[in-house]
Amino acid sequence: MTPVLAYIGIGANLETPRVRVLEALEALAGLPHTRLLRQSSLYRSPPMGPVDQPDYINAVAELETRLAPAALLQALLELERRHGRVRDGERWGPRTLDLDILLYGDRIIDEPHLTVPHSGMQARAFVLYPLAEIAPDLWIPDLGALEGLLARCPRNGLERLVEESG
Ligand code: A4P
Ligand code: MG
Repeated sequence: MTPVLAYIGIGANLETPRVRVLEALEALAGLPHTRLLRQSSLYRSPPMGPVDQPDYINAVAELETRLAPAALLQALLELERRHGRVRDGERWGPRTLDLDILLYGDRIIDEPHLTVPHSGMQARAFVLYPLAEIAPDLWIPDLGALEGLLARCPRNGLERLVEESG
């Protein structure tokens, strides 16, 4: 199989979320048949959904992978488990780590357990701004130019974090 560029959305808002996101980036770099090509800065934003939860830290990673979509999803779910995510069933509730396949090449996938492009990404500042940082010229299947989506998406309090060591 020829490698495909896939974009992964990373989010966390519990238990030192910054560290969770950095660990997730390292873990993504270690996936089989996969290379981490680029990573965005870290971003902080107020929670979308229930507001009685901490701010989120988000980032986006660009992978080159030979994993098929289903295998990539399984690998991400496994990483979420390993990094301690507790699923209590609350939609949009707090989480230690959330990994979403935003894009998988130019594929459109509509299966019971996998929707790509990720549903709702066109309206989420915490996805679009980090994505634009690493792939500004992206064309998104069904949705069009990333640039156009950005122009219609207010930042909603999204803040890029300045790099700090340690
Ligand atoms: N699934 C389907 N398509 C995909 C895909 N493209 N990538 C299925 C990953 N998973 C996909 O996921 C449930 C199932 O979705 C998976 O088992 C997989 O088969 P989940 O993450 O447990 O679902 P959820 O989180 O309860 O709901 P949802 O709608 O996926 O949540 P989101 O969209 O992930 O949003 N606010 C800020 N500021 N930043 C955030 O990152 N994140 C969320 C969660 C809420 N508010 C936020 C943020
Ligand atoms: Mg998710």
